[in-house]
Amino acid sequence: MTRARPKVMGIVNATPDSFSDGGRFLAADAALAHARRLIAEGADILDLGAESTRPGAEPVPAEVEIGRIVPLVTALRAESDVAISVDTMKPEVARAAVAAGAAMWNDVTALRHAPDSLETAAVLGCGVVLMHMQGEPRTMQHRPRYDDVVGEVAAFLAARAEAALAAGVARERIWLDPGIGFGKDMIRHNLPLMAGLDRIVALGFPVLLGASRKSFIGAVSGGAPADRRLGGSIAAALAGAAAGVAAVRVHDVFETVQALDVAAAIDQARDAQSA
Ligand code: HH2
Repeated sequence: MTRARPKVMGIVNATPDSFSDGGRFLAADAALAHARRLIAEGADILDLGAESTRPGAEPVPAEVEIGRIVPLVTALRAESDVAISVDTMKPEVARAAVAAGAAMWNDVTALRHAPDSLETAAVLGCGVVLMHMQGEPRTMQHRPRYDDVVGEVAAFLAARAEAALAAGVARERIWLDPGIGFGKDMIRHNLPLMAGLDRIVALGFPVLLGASRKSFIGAVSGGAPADRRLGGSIAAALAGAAAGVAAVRVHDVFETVQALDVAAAIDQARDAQSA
């Protein structure tokens, strides 16, 4: 049976490379131009982030995150009806982004970062992505350990969904994400998780998969650097589609949309043959 292909969430990084004021203006322009390009390439959702979660990245104060995200949401809202998600762990940033028109809060801490995260998500009434991470960004890659990675990630996500429901978040607003690369050994944990995505999907919530350009792709492809992982990223998106994920979070929107559309068209042709 054919099902809808996953939605494509395009990644927009609103983090300036330079700390000079000029650099900040240029970064804001570059982020808006990039967002426009991803919309033209077929993104269903844009995920705007202003704080990197990479190990060793500098923390960004909430006011700075808001200053980078809100003008971008406002500008995009004025010209497009693309769904906008904000990638932040801070409730005050989510509040400001939703007030400006964002429809989704993507939280890599699954609403555990601040005491009022759960309540804020309930009050905002936006979609919310609950992602699995072992440990915290600074230290998560120091010897991550699991006895049964798929079972433990699924149990964690089920518990966070329960916590969100108990706090008053509507069931249909909750998304789950296995958190590829977050407190996971490149090969020993990420590959079994990719292979076990159907068990996360079986929890009954829409699943978001973020595998684009992640290090496990480099690890299985002879150490390819991040900008040479497109083929592996597409393979991961197709594996997600086959497992029934609802959306994939990607850097390369055009190529991913094309791959997912072709896979869906082949599925349809197969159904027609067996009908
Ligand atoms: N991955 C990154 C950031 N946010 N959010 C969700 N829900 N799922 C993810 O897998 C996810 C995420 C980190 O990706 P990275 O490659 O470090 O940076 P980016 O993808 O923002 O360029």
